[in-house]
Amino acid sequence: MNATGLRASPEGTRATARNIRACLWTAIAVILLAGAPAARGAEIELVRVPGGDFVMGESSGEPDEAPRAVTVAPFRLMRFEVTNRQFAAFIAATGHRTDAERSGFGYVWDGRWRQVAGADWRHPRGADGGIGAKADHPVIQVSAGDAAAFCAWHGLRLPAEEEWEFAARGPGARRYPWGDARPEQRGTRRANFGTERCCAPDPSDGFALTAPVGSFPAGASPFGIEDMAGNVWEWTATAFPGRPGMVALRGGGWGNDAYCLRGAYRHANPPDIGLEMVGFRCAGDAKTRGYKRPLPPGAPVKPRQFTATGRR
Ligand SMILES: [Ca+2]
Repeated sequence: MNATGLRASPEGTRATARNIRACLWTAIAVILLAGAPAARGAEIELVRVPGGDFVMGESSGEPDEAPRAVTVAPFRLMRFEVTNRQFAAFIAATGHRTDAERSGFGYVWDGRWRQVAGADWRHPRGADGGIGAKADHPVIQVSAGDAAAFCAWHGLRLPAEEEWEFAARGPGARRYPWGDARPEQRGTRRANFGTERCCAPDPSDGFALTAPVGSFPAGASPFGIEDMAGNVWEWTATAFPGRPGMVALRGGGWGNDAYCLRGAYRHANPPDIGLEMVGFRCAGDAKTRGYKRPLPPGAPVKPRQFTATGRR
C-alpha cells in the first residue's frame, strides 16, 4: 500500500519511476543550461584544417617571403583568438604569472613602442587602466611562453608558421584570408586594422584598438577561421630564420595597414615580452576534439616551457 491507501500496480510503479527519471534529467538540463554561458565563453572551439600542398610566401612581398612549396599535415586551429575570458580562466586555475607580470612592464603603443611599468594582460596600457568590459577581446600583453603555457593547459600547442599561413590562405594561397580584395571595400569590413605598417590605430572600422573576437565574419579564412588578419598579431612556435632568438608572429594587428595583414607577411619578436598588439591562438593535432573545456581549478597542470622550432 502507498500513502494514499491505494495498492500500487506494477504499471503505476514503472510510470512513477519514469516520471522521476524525467524530472531528474530536466533538473540536470536546467543546471547545465544555467551554467552554459560562462562555460561557452571559456570553451575553446577548434576548426579542422584538412592539410595540403601550397606555396608559402608571396613573390611581391618582403625578401623573407620568398615563395616555397610546403606540405601541411591535417591539424586543428582555434576559430578565434584567445580571449581575456579564456585567459582569466587559465590564470585562476593555474596561478600562472605572465612574463610581463614577472618583469613588471609591457610594451604600449603611443606613437612609438614604450616600455610601461605595470602593463600586463589585466592592464594592457599600464597600471592605471584595465580590461573592463573586454572579456571577449583577444588577450594581449602575453609572451610566447605565456601563450605556450595556456595552450599546453588545454592539451594544445602554438601553431607552426607553415600551419598558420596555410590556415589563413588555404591551398590557393590567397593574399588575405578572404581572398585578394582589400580589407575594406564597398562598405564591407573584413578586419580590424589601422593605417600604417607600425602603427596607427584607425577607428573607422569600428575599433581603434582591439575588437571582440569574431567581429568581422566576412574576413574568415577558407576554413572558417576568423580574425587571422588584423585585431592582434599572433605568436607562432617557429623561430624566425636569420634572427637568432626571435620568433615569428603573423596576421597584423589593430595598428597595421593592409600590407601587413597579408597572409604571407612575417614579423619577428623576442618571445619573452608582452605587447599591446600581440595575442595568439592554439593549434591541436588532427585527432583533437573540436571543443575543449578548461580544466577545473586545482587540476594538475604541467605548463610546457616555450621552445621555438622550425627553420632557423
Ligand atoms: Ca581598427
